[in-house]
Amino acid sequence: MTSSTARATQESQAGLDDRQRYLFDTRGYIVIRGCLSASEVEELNRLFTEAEAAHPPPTEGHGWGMGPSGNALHWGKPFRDLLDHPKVSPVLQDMYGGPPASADGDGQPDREVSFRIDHINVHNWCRPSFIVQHPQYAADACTLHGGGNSGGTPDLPPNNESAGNNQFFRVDEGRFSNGLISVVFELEDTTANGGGFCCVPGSHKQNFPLPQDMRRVADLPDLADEEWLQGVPAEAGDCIVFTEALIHSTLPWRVQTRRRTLFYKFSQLGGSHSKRYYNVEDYEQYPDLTDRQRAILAPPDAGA
Ligand SMILES: O=C(O)CCC(=O)C(=O)O
Repeated sequence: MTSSTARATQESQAGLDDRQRYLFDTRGYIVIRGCLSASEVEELNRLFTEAEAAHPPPTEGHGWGMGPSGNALHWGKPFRDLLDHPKVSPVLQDMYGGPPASADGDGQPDREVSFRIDHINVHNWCRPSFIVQHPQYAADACTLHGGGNSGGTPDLPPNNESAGNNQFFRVDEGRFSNGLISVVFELEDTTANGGGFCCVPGSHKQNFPLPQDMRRVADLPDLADEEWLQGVPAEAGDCIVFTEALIHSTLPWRVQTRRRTLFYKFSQLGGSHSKRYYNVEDYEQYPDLTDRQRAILAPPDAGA
């Protein structure tokens, strides 16, 4: 281990532990078991049910939770608290290279945190096989994507950091640099091949594009034969954190139980995936809003 690697490991002890650091580096994701307590899950589920009644989820598309169909940050304090969760923020800070640096050289960080919220998606599928039946899901959600050579940007080389591509993963002298990172809060149990998050472990470091005939999960005849594709089972309260440089997708939902998964997608301070930014003024009406949450809601580069 070089001295800089040792220093980075020591400084970020409150973030990733050694096991998580190793697994995030080699696989591109970690699972924080029991991240949310039973009471947090219960309260989020209660508010989720209220939100579904107030803002019926769309019947098309796979994203919900931001925009006209309902903004999850208005659904209650527990949803705003997930912007800066004590079990997640130290991990994210570490994945974004540690505490923010001082831009003016006075040694004081210019921002509270080294990441910002980019966008939020909520998945609430409850009908079995809905995503394989639905043409848009078959095209979008069930297509493996991520990294610099995702289906949408096949012209980009893998793990590419060029302008406009915010999906990258890098390690410099023992410190992580990341573009978009997904923090996935499960509010219901998901089983290995019953549907939900899947990925190609290690693909965040790939050097060759994903072959076309491996891209569409819904077209793979028997997932049990595809040993390279890993479903990641999780229980209610678990949290999966993955870099969007990882090739990933959704396994077709094949179980009778409903899906309730919250995707909080974070970004580095200087970059953005979404073209729409949050406006902190929209949330000043809530007395629970903290200064750290304000900083996380800020647009790219604000205050830097
Ligand atoms: O359904 C999932 O867990 C994965 C969703 C996904 O592919 C994404 O958030 O980009």
